[in-house]
Amino acid sequence: MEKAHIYITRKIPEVMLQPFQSAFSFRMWEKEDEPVPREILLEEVRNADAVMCVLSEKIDEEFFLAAPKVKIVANMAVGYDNMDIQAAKRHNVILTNTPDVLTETTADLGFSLLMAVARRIVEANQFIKKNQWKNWSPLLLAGTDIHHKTIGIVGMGRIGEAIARRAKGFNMDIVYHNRSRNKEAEERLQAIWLPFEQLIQEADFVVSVIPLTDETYHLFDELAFKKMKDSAIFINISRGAVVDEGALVNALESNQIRAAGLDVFEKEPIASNHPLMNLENVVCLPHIGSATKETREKMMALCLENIDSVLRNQGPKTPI
Ligand code: 8YV
Repeated sequence: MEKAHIYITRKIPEVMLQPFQSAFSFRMWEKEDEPVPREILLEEVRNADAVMCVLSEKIDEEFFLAAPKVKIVANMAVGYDNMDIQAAKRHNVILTNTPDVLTETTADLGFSLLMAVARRIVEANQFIKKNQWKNWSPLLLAGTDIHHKTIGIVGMGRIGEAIARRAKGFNMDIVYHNRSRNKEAEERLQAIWLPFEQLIQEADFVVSVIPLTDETYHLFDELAFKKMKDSAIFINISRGAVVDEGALVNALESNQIRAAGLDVFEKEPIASNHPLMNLENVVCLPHIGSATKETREKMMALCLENIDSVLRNQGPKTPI
């Protein structure tokens, strides 16, 4: 019998495929410095029974029409704003994501970014490497305190909660906004639910961990930045499009807020001439929230386990 065929849209280590090689045939996009072009993707999935993809691939009506045999699309991410769930239902295709395995790693990165911005770590590193350290002076590279400040977490899901646990260790006051109340975080971490408007006015650090949906698109807009403290630090580790980037640039340029730390952008990869790149009070990262070797291996393994399970008619492990 012919083996079921799996297409993988990014190069992953061969060793990850070994446990599945006797059961399935694989093809993957091998180039590491460019994404698979859309027309090649649509051609490749024509005979695929399953697809493993990343966030940059739009899994939409056009995709499903091009992939008539596909039974499952496994997204190597917890977020799935790249996938059209209604279209998947219409075509009877199972969608999966990678929750839980990346929670702590992404929270570590979020907190690192917050600390890097508050304590000006990146500037300080540049300063010393550019041989600018000539003297000690009291306000040299003085940042702002983290401990005992108020962190405002927008989106109190798994990652939001993991950030709140870290904040607790720094003796921060925790306020959060979420559609539904998170009683566990309220009891265990003394986190206080606030309406969004109030949170952005009260928080010293506003951290976006909220998924991108029609409701959260450009949630952080001109008005939101106006309402924040002028000493506020804005951190985004969720999706770029929850922020109106033009409004953020204006807010940073006009010192409406102090600084920002961004792991995500409206268009990724972001252009090197984007106005955000010229601002000194911004630390930018190339969407590396879950990027540790351990966690990326767990994410890849979970995608493959989901595919294996569905193709063996045993159902998905982490369905969307
Ligand atoms: C992914 C992410 O690694 O899980 C998510 O939603 O944003 C990251 O962890 C990245 O999106 C690649 O797909």
